[in-house]
Amino acid sequence: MIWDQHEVWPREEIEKLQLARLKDTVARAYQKVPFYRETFDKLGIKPEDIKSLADLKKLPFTTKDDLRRYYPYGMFAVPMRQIVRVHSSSGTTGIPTVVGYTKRDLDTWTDLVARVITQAGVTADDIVQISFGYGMFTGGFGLHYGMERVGATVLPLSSGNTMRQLRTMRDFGVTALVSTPSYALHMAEVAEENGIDPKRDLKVRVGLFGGEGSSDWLREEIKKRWGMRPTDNYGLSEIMGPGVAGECEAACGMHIAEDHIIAEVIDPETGEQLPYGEEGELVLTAINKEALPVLRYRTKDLTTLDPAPCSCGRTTMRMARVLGRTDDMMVIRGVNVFPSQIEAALAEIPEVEPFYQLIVETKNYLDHLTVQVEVPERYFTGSFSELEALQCKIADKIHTILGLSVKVMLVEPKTLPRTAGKAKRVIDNRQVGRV
Ligand code: DLL
Repeated sequence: MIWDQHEVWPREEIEKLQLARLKDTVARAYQKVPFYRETFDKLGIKPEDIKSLADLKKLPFTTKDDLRRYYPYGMFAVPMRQIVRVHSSSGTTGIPTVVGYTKRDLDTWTDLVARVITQAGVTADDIVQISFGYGMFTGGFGLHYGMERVGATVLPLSSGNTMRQLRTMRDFGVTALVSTPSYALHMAEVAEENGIDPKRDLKVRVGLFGGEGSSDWLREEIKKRWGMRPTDNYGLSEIMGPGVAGECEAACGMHIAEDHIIAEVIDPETGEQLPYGEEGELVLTAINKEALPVLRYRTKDLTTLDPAPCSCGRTTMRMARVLGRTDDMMVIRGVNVFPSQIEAALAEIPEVEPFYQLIVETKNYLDHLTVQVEVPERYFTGSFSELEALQCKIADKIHTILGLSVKVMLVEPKTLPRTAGKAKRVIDNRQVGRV
């Protein structure tokens, strides 16, 4: 089912609409947001310079730091009395970024989330458990209102209290789950520990996962343990929250809501636009928002874009699953390392579990990476040489892929931290070491 006819519009029509909305947004941003006016003036750009979509690249980028500089409300393009909701990022890496919505923005947001939900195959016949945190995080409320608009039955559990989550799923006949993929995996683990077989005892048939990436490995584990179809959806607070892009049943990337958002991929070093299909940093422009028009926002997420029509019938451009973040990259003794590369190496070792953590520290002025990964209990009751052989196998695999020697620590099941939200895979102790 298609939620909105814009999803199947011919590309020329979508592009016409994008241009009209872009012009309007640029003009409003220039008039109403001091940051944009000052930046445009400094660069000698006028809103009238935007005559075609190709002119987008004349516009300056917006970064998280820009939003932070105008904390909390300085980037809003409407007076506060028109703002009816505020969300913000968690602020774990500094000052939180704050986003505001007018009534119309909330309506648009809800509709775009309804689109993502429909793309994933959830309908009014589903009973949906929302296990994202409700609060300043956009995940809980975003999916909540989108589900209601679709007509699904919503159980707003929020995150945490995993046994209660599982009991509710079982007793209320939940058919669709909304959470981060890592929390879904953790829920399966707690279910199994408590004698619940998610495949046999629960009816969850589809998962809507977002807020963080999910590798093939994680998806396969979720499928295996839950017997459900996992789907991926992408978003970020600065653009609106969830609703930016979602995977359809053809499972070949996530459809971007192009009538509301223009996507580009750039070379993160040079800032130059890259051709379709090349991997780079995703840059998004929100072209239909009242409260917070954001031009060329640098997401730091790495992906590729594909404008070819999809077998599902939709014509909107698809983004590939996020491959990592530019700020995830660690430089260890001169080697660039993305956590996703380590994860891909671990995925090739059938003996290990999909729970790992990377610890970076400085010893004798050199950076060292330790990969902690869980292995089944039996390794700790068996012989030491077996454990050692597995450790070497993992270190060799990582060395082959990355050309980097790492220390591998095998740990017992359920010893690495679990979270009900986004998983934290990297512990970087280097700063601490340097002070
Ligand atoms: O995570 C919005 C969201 C909530 C999207 C629920 C989907 C579902 P933020 O907290 O601002 O917003 O974090 C945004 O999370 O730049 C990505 O790095 C990451 N992210 C979000 N969805 C995905 C995904 C929400 N499907 C940041 N795959 C983004 C990979 C994702 N990364």
